[in-house]
Amino acid sequence: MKTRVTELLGITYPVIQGGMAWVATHELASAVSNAGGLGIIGAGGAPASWVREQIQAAKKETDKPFGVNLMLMNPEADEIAKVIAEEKVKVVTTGAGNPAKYMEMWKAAGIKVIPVVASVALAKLMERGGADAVVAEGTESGGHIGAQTTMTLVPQVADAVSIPVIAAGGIADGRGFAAAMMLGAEAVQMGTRFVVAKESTVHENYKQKVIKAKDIDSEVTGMSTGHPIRVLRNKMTREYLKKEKEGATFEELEQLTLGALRKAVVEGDVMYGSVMAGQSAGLVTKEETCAEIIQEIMTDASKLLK
Ligand code: TUI
Repeated sequence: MKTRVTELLGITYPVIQGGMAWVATHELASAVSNAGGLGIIGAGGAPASWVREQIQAAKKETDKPFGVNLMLMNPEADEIAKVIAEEKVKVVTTGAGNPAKYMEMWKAAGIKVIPVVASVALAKLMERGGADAVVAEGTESGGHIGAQTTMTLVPQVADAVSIPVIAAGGIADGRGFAAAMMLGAEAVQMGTRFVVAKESTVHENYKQKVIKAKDIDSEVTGMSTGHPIRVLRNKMTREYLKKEKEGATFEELEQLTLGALRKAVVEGDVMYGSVMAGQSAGLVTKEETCAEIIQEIMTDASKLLK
């Protein structure tokens, strides 16, 4: 299936893997790229040296294009932005902020820049700043989220910009893919479905928690702190939401979440850790290889789109 996104990135299928902190390592990214999609290494909150090692490992595992996601709240964001340019990564996506200050350096290095946006205003600003495409991410997503739904955001962004739009948030199968195309997207980005991929190195407990999740099993913590994060419900979210309702301070709430994602992904503590996942977790029911995931989605979507 050819779209402006497959042409822009030199990939076979218009399927991009979300650059999830702690989850999107070189193993997952190279597997998605080798399966014909675009794999992405998630810098998350990691140091620049780790990001460089991940990029170099992925280069050994695939000769296909792959990307890096720069989470803009990372304290080493400036250094990571430079590493991305030095290593001449093909594609960069950004999240949780405005990447304008890095745009010139990345464009000069020949890197395709795809900011993740949660509003029409930021999408327009990014297009004016030279972005090659945008990911329009709805509130159905896991992790750090905006407020608009995918259903309403994607067509409004598609109307507002002329660069290609990639839909994200709530998409986990061929039906979601086909729907995204109908809304004006030219590719999809999926996170939650790839969390449980065979090549994903997250702890087995994390995978099982996503696989067992039903439609209503996610919660949003941090509404009051200005950092809303969608996670699967557990002991930590119950305690967090209770404290948040009681008007706990930012510091108190931070105490509960500090290092919580690592705790869940690496240690497998899915009771007190932060199990970030999107509302599509209810659609994710089994562990498969990245190639199986992409093939199934493309087969089902092609039938529907015909
Ligand atoms: O970035 C994401 N999702 C993420 S990042 C992340 S790592 C993290 N871990 C612990 C605490 C906080 C973060 C987990 N999930 N998605 C892309 C995304 N970006 N969604 C929404 C936005 C966004 C929000 C506000 C982009 C820009 C923005 O404001 C722009 C501005 O003007 O500052």
